[in-house]
Amino acid sequence: MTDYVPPKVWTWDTESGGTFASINRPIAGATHDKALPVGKHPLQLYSLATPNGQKVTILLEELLALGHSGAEYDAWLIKIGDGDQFGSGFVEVNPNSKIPALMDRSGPEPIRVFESGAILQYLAEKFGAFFPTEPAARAECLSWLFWQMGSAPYLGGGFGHFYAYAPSKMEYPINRFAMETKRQLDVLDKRLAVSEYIAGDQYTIADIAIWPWYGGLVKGRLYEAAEFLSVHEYKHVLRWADAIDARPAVQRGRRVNRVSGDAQLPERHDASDLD
Ligand SMILES: N[C@@H](CCC(=O)N[C@@H](CS)C(=O)NCC(=O)O)C(=O)O
Repeated sequence: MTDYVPPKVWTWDTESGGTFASINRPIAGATHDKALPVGKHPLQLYSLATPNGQKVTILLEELLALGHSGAEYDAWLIKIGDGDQFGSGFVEVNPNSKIPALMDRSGPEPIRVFESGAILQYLAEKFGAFFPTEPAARAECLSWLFWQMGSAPYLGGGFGHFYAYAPSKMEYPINRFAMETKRQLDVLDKRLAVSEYIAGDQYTIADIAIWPWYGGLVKGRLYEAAEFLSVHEYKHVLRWADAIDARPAVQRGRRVNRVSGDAQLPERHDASDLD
């Protein structure tokens, strides 16, 4: 391993290589003018079927399955590899230039919501579903929801980045983030040993937030890392992941804005698009 000596002041003058080098920049804001399309439904989602994107489409499909027709939505594709997240219209919905981003056009003025955890909480409150009302259960649900928002960057931005996307395999960051990822899986495993779902005996937005990441990991869908991380050790996480995987709304939500692998569905504008 060659040691890197940081200069006194960091400057953005080198291509770092790796999968995301061409899209990541140290500057916020729009790079080009581009209005976002608006469809016919109350909710307009601008997203991609990454784990963060799937959280929202799974919740929307679950709400529709419960009969909340106000959760009808258009899901527009944001190609982050092409820089769509830096278009002026997208930046107006999410100044942080990351999917998912939601516009609620059901009221007199459109309401923007960004950050997947905020979108889940907003929708769960709006429809009064998948979010317990009893204070202790609600606190548990929020605690796990925020746990996910704080933990997933170690899994995705840390472990996934260095294990799967960095231009070369480096032992130090892979070790560090593999250890943290396994610790997080053990946190979930111990919780799910004593609780059917993450926040208790009800399926909530905490499950919907955590499943695409940690459920995906133990199901071997992320970073081709199932063997490396010995995911078979986390039996309770696997039991929970399989139970959620079997839900029809989850199977529908996972497909929306998918542009690789099987059963692709780049955009969703009608329930029948998924049938
Ligand atoms: N904390 C954010 C993270 C969103 C995020 O990282 N989105 C990624 C895709 S999963 C993205 O849009 N990346 C584009 C980029 O980094 O330019 C959330 O949960 O909504």
